[in-house]
Amino acid sequence: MNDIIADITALEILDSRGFPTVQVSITLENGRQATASVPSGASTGENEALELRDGDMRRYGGKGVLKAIANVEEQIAPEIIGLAAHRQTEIDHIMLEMDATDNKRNLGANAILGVSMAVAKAAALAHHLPLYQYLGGAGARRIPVPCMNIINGGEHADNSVDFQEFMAVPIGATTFREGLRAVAETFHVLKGLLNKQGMSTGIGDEGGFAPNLPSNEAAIEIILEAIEKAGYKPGTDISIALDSAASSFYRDGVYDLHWSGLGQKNTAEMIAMAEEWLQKYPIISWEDPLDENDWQGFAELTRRLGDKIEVVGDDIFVTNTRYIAQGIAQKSANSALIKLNQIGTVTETIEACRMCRDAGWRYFISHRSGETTDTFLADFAVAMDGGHLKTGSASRGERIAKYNRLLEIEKELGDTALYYWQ
Ligand code: 2PG
Ligand code: MG
Repeated sequence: MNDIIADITALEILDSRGFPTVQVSITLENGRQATASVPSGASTGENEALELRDGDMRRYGGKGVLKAIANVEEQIAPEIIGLAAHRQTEIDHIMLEMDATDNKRNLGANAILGVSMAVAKAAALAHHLPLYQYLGGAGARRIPVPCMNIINGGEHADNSVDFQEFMAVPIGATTFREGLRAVAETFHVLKGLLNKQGMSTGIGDEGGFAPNLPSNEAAIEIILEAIEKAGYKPGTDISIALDSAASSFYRDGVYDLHWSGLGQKNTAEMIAMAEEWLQKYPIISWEDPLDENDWQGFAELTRRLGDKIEVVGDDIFVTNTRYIAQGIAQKSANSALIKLNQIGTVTETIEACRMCRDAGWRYFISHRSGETTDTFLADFAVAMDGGHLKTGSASRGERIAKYNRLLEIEKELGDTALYYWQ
C-alpha cells in the first residue's frame, strides 16, 4: 500500500474559543488526504510543551499561529515528505530532533502535533483502517466511559465556582450509548433545575452550565438532584468526577477558595475536605485536587484516598513520562490525565499511556477547553484502551463531535464493543 507522504500544508483556523490554532493537511502519493487540527488549553500546567504564538499584538491579541504554520510548511515538511506515513515513531522522532528543545519551543508543539496527528490519520486512510484500529490494533474495542463535565467553573467560566469541572460518570451502563444517554439526560434535567432556581443556564468553555452557585458543594448537590430526577441512582448508575484544577486557585502557599466562601486552606485542610466529601458524595475520580508543585501533598492525599478513588494528575504530570515516572516512584497519584498537546506528539502520548499501564496506573484521555471539531481524540481514546475519557458536556459542537464519533465506533464494533468503568 502506497502511503508515501507527497505534500504537507498548514492553515491558521479558529478553535472553539475563537482563537487561532493549527490545522495540518497531508496528501499521500496515492492522492488521499488527511487533515488534523490542534486543541488548546486554558488552565495549562507550567511544564506543558510550548504552544507557539506569534506575539504580534496587531493580530488576535498576539495569539496568531502564523509562525507555527510557517514552521510546518518550511521546516518540517521538507524533512517528512517522501517518508511512509505508517512510520509514526520515526517521523515523530525526526521532528523532536529538529526541534531539539525540552519543550518544543523551536518549532512549537502546535506545529509538531498537527503534523503528528495528520500523519496518523493519513496512514490509517492509506491502510483502509479506521483510526482507532490503525492506532490500537485488532484488539481495540473498548469504548471509554464519558465523564461529562456538566458544571463548569474555575478558568473555564466567569462564575462563582472555583473548582473547574464537575463531571457525571455513567458507571452503571453496559454500553457507551446508554451511558451517554444517562449523562445527557442528566444534563437536560440539570438545566431545568437551574432554571427553576432562577440561575443562569449559560455555558462555559466545555459546554457545562456555569451558574453562580453559593459553593463548590452546591454544584455537587444540584448534580445529584439532577441524576435522581432523571431517573438514575447516584453512585450506582452515575457517579461524580471532579477536576479542581487546584493550581488555578493556589496563591502564595495557600488554596484560595474565597469565591465559593471556603476562604483559604492549606494542603492538610484541602485533604481533610476531600476526605469529608468522599464520605458524603459518590465521588469516584478526582483530578488535580492540589497544586501542580505540591508533590508531597499529592502523595499524602493518594496515601489516604487512593484506595477509594482515582487520583488523577493533570498539571502535575503534563502527559510527560519524565513527570509520570516521578509520580509513580513517589506514589503521587494512581492515574494520569492524557492530553496530546501537553506533550506534542502522538508517539510520546502513547508512551505516557504505556508507562501508566506498566505501573498499574489508570490513564484518562482528555480534550482541551479550546477544541475543534476534529474527532481524532475519540479514536485515540478507543485505541489506547484506557476506558476513561473527558470531552465536555452534551452541548457545543466541538464536544458533541467526539461523542458522535464514539457512537459510530460502537456501532461499527457491534457486539464486540466493550464498555465498563474499571
Ligand atoms: C483540564 C483541561 C481539560 P484545559 O484542566 O483538565 O478539561 O482544561 O484544557 O483548560 O487545561
Ligand atoms: Mg485538569
